[in-house]
Amino acid sequence: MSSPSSLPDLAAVCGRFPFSGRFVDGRSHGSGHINDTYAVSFDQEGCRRRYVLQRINTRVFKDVDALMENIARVCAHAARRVAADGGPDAARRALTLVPTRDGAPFWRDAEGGSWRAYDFIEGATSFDKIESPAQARVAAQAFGEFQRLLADLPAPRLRETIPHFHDTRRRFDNLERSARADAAGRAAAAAAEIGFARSREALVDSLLGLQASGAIPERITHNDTKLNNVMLDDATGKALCIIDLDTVMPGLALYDFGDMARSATNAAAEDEADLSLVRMQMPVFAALVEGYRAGAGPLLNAAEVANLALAGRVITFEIGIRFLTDFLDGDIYFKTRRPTHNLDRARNQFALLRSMEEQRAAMESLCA
Ligand code: ADP
Ligand code: GN1
Ligand code: MG
Repeated sequence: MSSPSSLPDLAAVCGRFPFSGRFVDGRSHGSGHINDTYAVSFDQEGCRRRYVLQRINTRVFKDVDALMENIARVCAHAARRVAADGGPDAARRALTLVPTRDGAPFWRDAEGGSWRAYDFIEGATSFDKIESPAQARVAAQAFGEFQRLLADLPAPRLRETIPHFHDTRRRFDNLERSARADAAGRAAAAAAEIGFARSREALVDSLLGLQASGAIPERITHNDTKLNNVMLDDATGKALCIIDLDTVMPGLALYDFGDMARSATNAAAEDEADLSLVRMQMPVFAALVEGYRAGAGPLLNAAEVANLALAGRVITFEIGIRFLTDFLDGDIYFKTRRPTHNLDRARNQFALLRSMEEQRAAMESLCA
C-alpha cells in the first residue's frame, strides 16, 4: 500500500476531539508501515501542545471497535501501573488515548476512515535502526516489563485484532498461494527469494510445535515489538513508553523477543538494498537477551529462555515471508515508496536470517 500523497483535512479531524487552543499545523509523522500517522500542533495561550492523530488502517484491522476496546483497556491498565509506581513524568510513561468530544474511542469520517488521537510523547524518539548495544538493552527491558504488565491485565481476554498474526505456517502457505497466483506478474522477479523461503520451510513449525507440546505457554503479548515501537527519552536515553498497541493480543513471548532480535540486531536499515551491509550484530543480541530477561523477570520459563535465538530466526523469516508475499500480491499491505520496496525488504530479512544462521552457536550459548 503506497503512502497518501496529500494531507487530509487535519484541522477538521481535530474538531472532533476536545483539543483546546488554536490549530497551528498538522504533518505526517513517523515511519510506521501500517497506519497514517500525523502530528498536530495547537497554540494554547502561547504554549505549543501536540497530539498524534492516526487514521487506522481498516484494511489491516477489520474490526475497529474491537481494536479500540483492546487499546483503551491496555492504555488504562498501563496508566494505573505508572501511577502506582509513582515517580516523575507519568504522562510520558504510558500512551494516553484522547477520546472524541462524544466520549468515543475513535471517530469515523464520511469516507469510512477511523481516526484516533493520543497525547504526543514529547522529548522522545523511536529509532528505526539501533545505535548501540546499550540502547538495545533499554528497549528490550521495556518490552520485557510490558510483558509483565500485560500478564496482570484484568479479564476478559483481549480480542484478536488480526487472527493468526504470527501463525508462521499460515504465512508460509500464503506465500505459496501468492507465488502460484502471481497476481502482479512479479513471481519471476522473485524466483530466488521464493526458492530461499522454500529451503527454510522447516523453521515455520518450530515455535508452533513448542506451543503445541505445552513447552511454551500462550500469553498476552505485544506482537509488534520492532525497535521503533518504543519511545526513548532524548534527555536520558532511557525507555519511556511502549507504543503501537494495535496487535496486543494472545501470543507467545518468543514472538515479542523474536521481533526485537529481527528489528534491533540488523546493522542495516530494514529496507537496505545493499545486502553486504546486513548483519546480525552479536553484541546487540546479547544486550537484548540481558534486557528482556531483566524486564520480564521470572515470568519466562526455561523453554522460552532456551529458544530466544530460535525465535529471532523464525520471526526474521516470517517477516521476510510477509514482505515477499506482499511484493507478489502487488503491495497491498505494507506502505511502500518504490516498486521493489517489499522485495528489497524481503531480501534484507533473508540476508539477516543467513547471518543469524552463521552465528547460531554463539547466539544459543547466551540463551541458557
Ligand atoms: P504504525 O502501526 O503505522 O507503525 P505507530 O503507532 O507505530 O503506527 O506510529 C508510527 C510512529 O509514530 C511511531 O513509530 C512513532 O515514531 C510515532 N508515534 C506514535 N505514537 C506516538 C506518540 N503518542 N507520541 C509521539 N510519537 C508517536
Ligand atoms: C508493521 O506497524 P509497524 O510498522 O510498527 C507490521 C509488523 C511488521 C513490521 C515490519 C500490524 O509494523 O507486523 O513486523 O511492519 N504491523 C502489522 O517492519 O502488520
Ligand atoms: Mg509502529
